[in-house]
Amino acid sequence: MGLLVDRRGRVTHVVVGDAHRLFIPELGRHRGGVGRFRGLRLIHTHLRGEPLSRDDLTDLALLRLDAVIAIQARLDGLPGAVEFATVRPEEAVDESGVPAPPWIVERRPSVHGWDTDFAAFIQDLEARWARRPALRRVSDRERCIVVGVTTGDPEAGRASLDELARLAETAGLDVADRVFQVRRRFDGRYVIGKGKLQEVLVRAMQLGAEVLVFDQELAPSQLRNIATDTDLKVLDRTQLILDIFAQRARSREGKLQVELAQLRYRRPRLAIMPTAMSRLTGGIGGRGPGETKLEINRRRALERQTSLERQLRQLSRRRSLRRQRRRRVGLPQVAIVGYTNAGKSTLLNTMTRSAVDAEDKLFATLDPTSRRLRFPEEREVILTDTVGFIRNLPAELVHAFRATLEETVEADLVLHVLDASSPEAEVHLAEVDATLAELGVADTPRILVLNKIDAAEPAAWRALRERTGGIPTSARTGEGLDALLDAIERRLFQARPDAGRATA
Ligand SMILES: Nc1nc2c(ncn2[C@@H]2O[C@H](COP(=O)(O)OP(=O)(O)OP(=O)(O)O)[C@@H](O)[C@H]2O)c(=O)[nH]1
Ligand SMILES: [Mg+2]
Repeated sequence: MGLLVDRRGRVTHVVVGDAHRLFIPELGRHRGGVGRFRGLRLIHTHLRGEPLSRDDLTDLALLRLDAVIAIQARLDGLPGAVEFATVRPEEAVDESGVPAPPWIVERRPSVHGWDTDFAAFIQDLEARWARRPALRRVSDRERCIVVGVTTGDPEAGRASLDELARLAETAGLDVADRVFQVRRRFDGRYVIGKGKLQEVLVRAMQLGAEVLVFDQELAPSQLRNIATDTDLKVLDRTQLILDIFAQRARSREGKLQVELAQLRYRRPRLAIMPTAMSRLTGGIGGRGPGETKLEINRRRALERQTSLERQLRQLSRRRSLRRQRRRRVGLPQVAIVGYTNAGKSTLLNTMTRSAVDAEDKLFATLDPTSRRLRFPEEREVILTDTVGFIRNLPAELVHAFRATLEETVEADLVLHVLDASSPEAEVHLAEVDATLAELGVADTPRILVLNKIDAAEPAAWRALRERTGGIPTSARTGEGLDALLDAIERRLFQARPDAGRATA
């Protein structure tokens, strides 16, 4: 038997289970803010003298109960000992420095001698929650916990999670904590295990985090389950990247492409979200070029998608005409590609003495920018800076940005810029190669640029050069750029001595 009791001592639900467990009814969404309780405590019986179970403690957190109380039934049918659990308001460690469990459990030998004044107790607990230092905000950015789970190499999983944390910061979130789990297989309901999710929720309550960001792409049903059961805003890697793109898009084409990608991502998810879950579709702080339009219902979403696709086809035709014109003038096209933050824009700036936006941010560049680069003997090439790649680049984005990526597809030469100072350089290299192959540019002549050698360990970039034959440079100090220009000249002009002449 179980009773749900509110703060005034009124019984709101009577639940009858079997010998093993109770099924608590749907309690509806809880109204309080983050860290607040639902104002209900669960008092139930344990028939075999067993202590509070993992399920009890999971309910405590997931249902945001004030407390879970188990009364053990004695053999003679009378109530015996009591166990009592609440969610711990602050992080704590035991004497040996081991983190304490996120709940507090107390035990009394009998219900009868138990004289705790629950009203005073819960008031005190609420006060402790309110005093948590973690809740004193340093900024008005939303706080998040980034969550990674892998069935493969833990090290790769952690590196991916680090990158996710950077993406979250880039998107305007404060990363309050990271949670990582290695599993044999993904959980169908929550991706991570249920116990782990409960741990994440308690951490979120303790740290005042309102958003969970998952490194895995979540199936629509997983997204819904996690959001419903934790009452937190839930994002996955794809949504985060889409959100960043939405914040960054400047050109008309860029905005249309992002909106299309968002629609493609959200349409199957809209279909199964209860309307109350509309905040799932809001992104971070509800920004982005397409936000107001995304409020529209599913049928309109499909119409919008068709219209976006048409507009983008037109823009793509115009872009291709522009390319043809450039081609007729006879200037070779060089595309700069690479992992995000590798230094592509900085390289374009240094080589052409321009001032394209280059920042220590992921995805600083969305719109391709072209500049002329002069070589001796009156020869010129067109150098184009492009959007960066990242691991697990959402398919929706690749599709939506196809027009932009065509700049790369039709280039005469591809400069692949790699951040040689990154510990993840090898991963980035492989990831970009794979994306280029997907785009069908595997056969375009390519020069690998090992950038940021000013910041890299000499042994590390030399090993990379040995293995790949790349050209070491620093777009920041200008080191190695002469060798790079030589290489470009050789690749483009040796075969076609007349290419790039203004008179050609
Ligand atoms: N130390 C060092 N930093 C560099 C070098 N080249 C670029 N950076 C820095 O790396 C950061 C990213 O540079 P960007 O040129 O914006 O990189 P990007 O590849 O265009 O990045 P996205 O457009 O965001 O994909 C900036 O803070 C640059 O100042 C370099 O050679 N050495
Ligand atoms: Mg850039």
